[in-house]
Amino acid sequence: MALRSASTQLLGRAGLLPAAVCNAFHRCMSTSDKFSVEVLPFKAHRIEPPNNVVETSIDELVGMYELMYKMRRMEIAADMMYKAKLIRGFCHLYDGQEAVMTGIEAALTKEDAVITSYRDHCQHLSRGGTVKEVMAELMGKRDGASKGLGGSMHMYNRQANFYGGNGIVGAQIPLGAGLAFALKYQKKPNVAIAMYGDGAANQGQKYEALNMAGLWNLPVIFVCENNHYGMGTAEWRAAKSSTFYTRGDYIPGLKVDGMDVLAVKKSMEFAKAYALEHGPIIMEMDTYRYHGHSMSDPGSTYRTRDEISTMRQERDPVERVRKLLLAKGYDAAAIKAMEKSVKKEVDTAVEESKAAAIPPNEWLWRNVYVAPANMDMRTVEGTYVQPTYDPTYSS
Ligand SMILES: Cc1ncc(C[n+]2csc(CCOP(=O)(O)OP(=O)(O)O)c2C)c(N)n1
Ligand SMILES: [Mg+2]
Repeated sequence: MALRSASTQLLGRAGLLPAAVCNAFHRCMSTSDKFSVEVLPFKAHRIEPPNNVVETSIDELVGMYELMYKMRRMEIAADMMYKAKLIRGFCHLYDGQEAVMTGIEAALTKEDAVITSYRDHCQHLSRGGTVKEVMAELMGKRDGASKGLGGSMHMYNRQANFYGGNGIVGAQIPLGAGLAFALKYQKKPNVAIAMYGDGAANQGQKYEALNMAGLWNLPVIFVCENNHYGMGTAEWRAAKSSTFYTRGDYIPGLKVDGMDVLAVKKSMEFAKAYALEHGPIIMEMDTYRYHGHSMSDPGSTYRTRDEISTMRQERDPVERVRKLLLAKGYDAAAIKAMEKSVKKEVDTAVEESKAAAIPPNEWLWRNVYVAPANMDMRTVEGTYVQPTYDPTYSS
C-alpha cells in the first residue's frame, strides 16, 4: 500500500508538490514511476531471505517522509509538554525508531492487526490516527484516542485494527498470537503484527506464544524492535543470545536494518506473504531510541553521548529518506513546504489539546463492571468525590 497522506495530497493539489522530478542530467520522471534502491542484505534463520533490492517511487517516499517527520515532531512536542508538566505519568517516546512502524505500515492494509508495547504513540499515527488524538490523550483530555482515560501507554483504535498500547512488558505477544488466531478462524486474508522489545524477547510468555503460533500455523509476524536496551540494561547484559531473529528455534526469522524504511517495507511484504501461507515468522529490526527509556530516564548513564550522536549522524531514518528524495531530484522547496505544514499541524494539535476539557469524573467508572461501593475518587485538582456509576456510555 503506498503511503500518501491527505495533507500531502492537499499540498500536491495546491501545486506545492512537484508531479515530476528531474535529475542533474535533466532526465525527468513522473513521481509515480517506480525505481529500485539497494538496502543492506537481510540475515536469515531457517528461511531463504528475499533479495535486497526494493521498488519504490517518489510518491511513496514523500508519504513515508511525511509520516516519519510527523512522528518525529510529535514526539519532540511531547517531550516539551512533559517538561512543562502538561503531560504526567509514564511517557515513552519513539523518536529514532520511526522507520520500523512506517515500513511495517507500507506492507500492510488496515485490515491487518497491530498490537504493541507502551511505546505506542507513533503506531496510533501510522494506523490513521491524528496528532491531536495522541496529544490530547497524553494530556488526559477527553478528545484523546482513549478519551483521556488511558494516557501515553494506551492508544487504541479498533476501527483501524490497532489493539494498543500495552503497559505490561511482553503482554502483547500472546495477545498478538490471539489476534492472528481470530483472523485465521474468520478466514480473513490478513496477518497480525505483535511488536515487542529486545528486553521482552527474553520472557517466557513469548515462547509459549511462539509454540502455539507455530503449532497452529497462525498468520502472525513477531516484530522484535531491537533498540539494544531494556530500560537501562544493554541487550548483552540481559540476553544469553542477542541474535533475536534466531531465538524462535523452529520459527524462521529475518534480521533487518530497522533504520531503513525501505528495508523494513521489503522484509514485511515478504513476511506477510510467508505468514499467510505458512505461519509465524520473527523479524528483528535493528533500531535505536534517541530519548531515554521514558521521560524519567535521561538516557545517558548507561550509554555514551557519542553513541547517540553517531547514530543520529550516520543512521537517522528520517534524514535517510530526505537525502534519497533530494538525490532523486525532488525539490528541496517542496520538502520545506511539507515540513512547515507538519509543524503547523503539530502546533495546532498541542494548542487544541491544552484547551480541551478533561473527562467528566463519572467516566472513570465507565469501564468498571460492578458499581464501586462508597469508593472515593481523587480528582486532578486533588479533591475527593464519589461519581455516579454509569456504565451505559449515555454521555
Ligand atoms: C512484566 C513487567 N516487568 C517489568 C516492567 C518494567 N519495564 C517497563 S519497560 C521495561 C523494559 C523493556 O525493554 P524492551 O522490551 O527492550 O522495550 P523498549 O522499552 O526498549 O522499547 C521494563 C523492565 C513492566 N512494565 N512489566
Ligand atoms: Mg529495548
